[in-house]
Amino acid sequence: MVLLDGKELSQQICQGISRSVGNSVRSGKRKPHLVAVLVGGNAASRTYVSAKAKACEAVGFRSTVIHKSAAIAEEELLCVVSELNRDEGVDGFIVQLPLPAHVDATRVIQAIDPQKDVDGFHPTNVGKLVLGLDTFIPATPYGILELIRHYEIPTAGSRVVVVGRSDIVGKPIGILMSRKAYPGNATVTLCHSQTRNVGELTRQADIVITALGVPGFLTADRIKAGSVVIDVGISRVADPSKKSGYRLVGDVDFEAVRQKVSHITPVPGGVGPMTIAMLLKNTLQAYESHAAAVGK
Ligand code: BQF
Repeated sequence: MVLLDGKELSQQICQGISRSVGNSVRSGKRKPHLVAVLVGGNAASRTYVSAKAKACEAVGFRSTVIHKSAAIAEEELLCVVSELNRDEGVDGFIVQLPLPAHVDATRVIQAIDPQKDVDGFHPTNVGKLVLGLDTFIPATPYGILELIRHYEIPTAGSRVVVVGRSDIVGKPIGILMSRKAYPGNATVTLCHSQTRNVGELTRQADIVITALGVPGFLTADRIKAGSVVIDVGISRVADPSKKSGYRLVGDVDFEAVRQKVSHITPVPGGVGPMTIAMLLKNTLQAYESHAAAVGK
């Protein structure tokens, strides 16, 4: 069994980004600048945003966190987005999800300039992804592709079963794995809450990608021997032995499933760190095309 080590690969990717930033800055350009907008912020969102800011500093980016109250009016948040769109000193920005229930997240995402939409959530960028055009690939699916590529997992003609149909993970990874390219050319089945007998489908899969947030969902009896398992689920479970008071667990019954697979991602240290690295990669991409546009 090979562990798909996202921690290690994300560090390699960040080293490459750091080198590239160093070259740009030495040639007289300003640093790439990523802004994260955090609204309210449950504990998890705060952790994610600070992990992203910390990663920015580590590769030599400038980063700014704009923290707004959970009670912010939708119109005010739209103003924040509009200012970031106009700010020449900002290459890319994200609005950390989820947003409070009184804010229409779709409307906020649609207000983002697609060229600064480093999460790749704007409908223009989603459309480009579907059509196979150049765009920002959403960070989590992008991280999964890079893990598959790095570990040279064959995908052409393989059966990929995705469990979870979110706009952020399930839908885009399904589209990407069916693209006419590597990693891709797979036959994709997208499962969700109305799917009958998910286990019957996952048992036929060469690659299973779970993105549910249901600890222990994927049990060993639901996979084929020798398959590849990619666990996108991140749940916090109470653990008094940790100083944080919790630990992260995925959707996979890891101890049992690892005995049966050819490759598997751990949680933590699998897809999660890759998500951060690919957000930085997208920001570098935005910076490089932005620099070309404004002639910095
Ligand atoms: C790790 C996220 C659900 C909903 C919104 C490293 C992260 C997580 C785990 C991280 C996630 C999950 C992020 C590990 C960002 C991934 O070591 O395993 C990093 O920070 N993530 C997010 O921004 O929004 C989410 C999951």
